[in-house]
Amino acid sequence: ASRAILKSIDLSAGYDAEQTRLMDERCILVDEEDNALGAADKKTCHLMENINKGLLHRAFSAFVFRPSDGKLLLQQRATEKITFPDMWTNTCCSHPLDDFEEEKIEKDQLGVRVAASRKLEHELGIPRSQTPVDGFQYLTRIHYLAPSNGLWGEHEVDYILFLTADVTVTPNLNEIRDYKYVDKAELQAMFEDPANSFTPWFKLIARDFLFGWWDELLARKPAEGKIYAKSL
Ligand code: DMA
Ligand code: MN
Repeated sequence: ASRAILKSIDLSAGYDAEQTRLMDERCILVDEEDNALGAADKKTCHLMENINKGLLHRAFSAFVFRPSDGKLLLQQRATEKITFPDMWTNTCCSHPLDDFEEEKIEKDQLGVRVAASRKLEHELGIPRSQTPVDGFQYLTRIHYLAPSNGLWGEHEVDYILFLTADVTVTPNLNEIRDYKYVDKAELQAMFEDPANSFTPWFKLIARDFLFGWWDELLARKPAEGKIYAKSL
């Protein structure tokens, strides 16, 4: 059997045109210690066929908190999303891209910070002036794998970034269906309501990290990250 990377899935039928276009973005490939190895398009990176052969890429998960009451801004992914549609999740997730020189800079996690600011604007319409790159607090990195639906999945070294800031949200409806601010009790109630579905990485991060970090949020200083291996 061929070990060639599978790129032949036909994306022309049944998927949203804009989300299909975004599958041409080039993600940064990494090894399990987050050393950059090169690049591959987003489609290639998110096919389980390739993930099962070990293909791994760099990503970020941003959590934006409102300064006045410490509530976390959640989003519900649009139905148009090819992976994990309609699920509630943290404020914004995506990938630093090989397409942009700045997003490849590893010093002080600059690349993922720039990508987070770029995608908070793209998905939630938050002006970049409200998400300065040095405003993000870097918590840790997690090595994470989860299947989505059918052919698709995630396999990432995911940088967790917190930002406490007042932001103006103007949703990009091709990316998000809805958004809301929640405190810990409101998030716990959402998790307990079977009508809601959540991305697997958000459930994992909430369970292992978020609830513990939330209270310490304003006092906590950036910590040097470690990679954790988790299988769901
Ligand atoms: C991918 O998120 C990143 C993580 C941490 C799961 P995403 O599917 O929202 O990215 P994009 O919107 O760029 O496809
Ligand atoms: Mn990904």
